[in-house]
Amino acid sequence: MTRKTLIPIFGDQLSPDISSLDQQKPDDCIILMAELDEETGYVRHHKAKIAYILSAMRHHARSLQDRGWSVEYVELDDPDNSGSFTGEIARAIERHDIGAIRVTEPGEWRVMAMIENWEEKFGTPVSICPDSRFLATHQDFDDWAEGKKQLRMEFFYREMRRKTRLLLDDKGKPEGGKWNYDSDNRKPAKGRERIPQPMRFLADDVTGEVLDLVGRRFSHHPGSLEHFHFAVTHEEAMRQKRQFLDEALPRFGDYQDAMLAGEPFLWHSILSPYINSGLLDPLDLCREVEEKYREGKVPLNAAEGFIRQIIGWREYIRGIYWREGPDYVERNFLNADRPLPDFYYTGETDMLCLSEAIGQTLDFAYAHHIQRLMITGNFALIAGIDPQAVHRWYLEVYADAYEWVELPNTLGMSLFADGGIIASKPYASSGNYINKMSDYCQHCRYDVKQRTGEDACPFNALYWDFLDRNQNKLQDNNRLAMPYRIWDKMDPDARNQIRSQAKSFLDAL
Ligand code: FAD
Ligand code: DLZ
Ligand code: SF4
Repeated sequence: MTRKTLIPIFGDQLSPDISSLDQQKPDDCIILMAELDEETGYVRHHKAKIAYILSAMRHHARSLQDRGWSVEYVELDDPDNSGSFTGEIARAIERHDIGAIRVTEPGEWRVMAMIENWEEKFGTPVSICPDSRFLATHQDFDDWAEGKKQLRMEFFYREMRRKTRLLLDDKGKPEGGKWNYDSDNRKPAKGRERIPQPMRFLADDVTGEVLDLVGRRFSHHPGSLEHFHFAVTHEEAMRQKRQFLDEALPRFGDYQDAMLAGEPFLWHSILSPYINSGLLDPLDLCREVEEKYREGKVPLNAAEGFIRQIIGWREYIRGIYWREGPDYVERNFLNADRPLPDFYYTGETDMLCLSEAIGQTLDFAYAHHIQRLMITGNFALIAGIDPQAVHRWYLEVYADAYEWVELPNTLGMSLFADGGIIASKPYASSGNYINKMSDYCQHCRYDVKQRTGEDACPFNALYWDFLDRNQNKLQDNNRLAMPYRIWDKMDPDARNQIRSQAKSFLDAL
């Protein structure tokens, strides 16, 4: 009898055609899937995030079995569960005659380090397959980055457009004559009519059991299960995708940066958990978006804007994660060291923009990009919160959060803690930007027009104080020349009032 190949499949590898299964015959392999303390506990994940991943894993295991694969599935409550990937491989090797281990590369350095030990530990050859769900391999990204002074997303994105031929005309030129319609993605939302609401999927028996399990074992984790709404199978994720393409995509472009009180989703896709864990294929999705444009059903700024997020930002962020290495997480360019305020875990603050973004995060394990960047991220940046604490929070609370995608977005794009590898300037703003892009300020107890005084919007003094505190590190940044000129010209008394306003706010945090 031939020895079997053991194929571990992790919780974010739920794609039917994951590369570790490529060219393999079901009779020769054993797939191993495991619910693990190590993975559910390396940060305090939002309850709904754990429930989503475990339920999607259980459904995926069944669908692999239906397709003829032998799947060994270890549940969290199994008394013999060792709690770790390595422990479960060891147990599987005891149960079966295993001649080789084959695995698709993982999504983070932590797990990669673990896998690299397996060959020696188990005396079994281990092959690590590239993750074919991404367009650019690590080598492709390094080749592109080599010798460049600045790694700007825009130029990488154009390469990906050429590679996929998405939204190119017959001559290989960008559709409509421009590569990027970002300037057409910034309308504030006026009316609330016609905002599509995401589909809510009813819990089947499998999800019901998982919800019980998570409620019992993770009651000390943030977030609630009350609004659990996720698709947990490929079919359900496809239905959610179709709804997005028909109902939200046409306005996605215009309102990509808009925010409205009481409206967590607006015209966003809410597809990131499914794309990141494998229920949806990113390139297929982009092709369908392009088709909608070619059929005349969605405008170019929507199709291009969406495709840019996936083949541009998402791929670029992954490239940075692997290129910068496991020490990236320790960067702290601005030496920020303030603890994360408690309200990040309760939503209880008078700052309405923050209470809205955090409240919906705790309810739905979701906030859209501009909320993550310009509300929770911006506040953490200008208040000088420790990047490690902020990183942990984002990794915990969003259903789509895996380190490869969360870390560069948080530490690099949002907190400028990498000193400008991702962002050409810090995404810092006063209340003015929030007021322009949302209706939050209209319902807030603070006055967005005031810089000092009891009713002044805290973002205003914090913004100037941030520039002041970090002047020696930031003043040479050309893109900040204008605000520094304004600050330097400001009356010294006004500057002192701003400093003391910011200080008393920060001291009270
Ligand atoms: P849509 O607005 O509909 O966008 C479409 C898709 O584009 C998303 O589903 C996502 O796959 C992709 N995308 C858009 N922007 C980015 C980006 N900057 N990086 C990578 N992919 C992107 N995204 C995650 O998937 N996981 C995270 O842990 C994560 N953490 C973030 C932390 C911070 C501080 C910031 C500023 C952004 C983070 N993002 C993260 C990116 C982005 O906010 C989410 O992808 C998006 O909000 C998901 O919602 P959606 O599916 O409705 O996106
Ligand atoms: C995020 C997560 C959670 C919460 N639980 C599990 C789990 O129990 N089993 C599993 O295989 N994967 C889980 N995941 C996703 C993994 O953390 C992710 O797949 C690995 O880190 C690989 O990068
Ligand atoms: Fe946020 Fe300031 Fe607007 Fe209130 S006034 S919602 S704190 S930006």
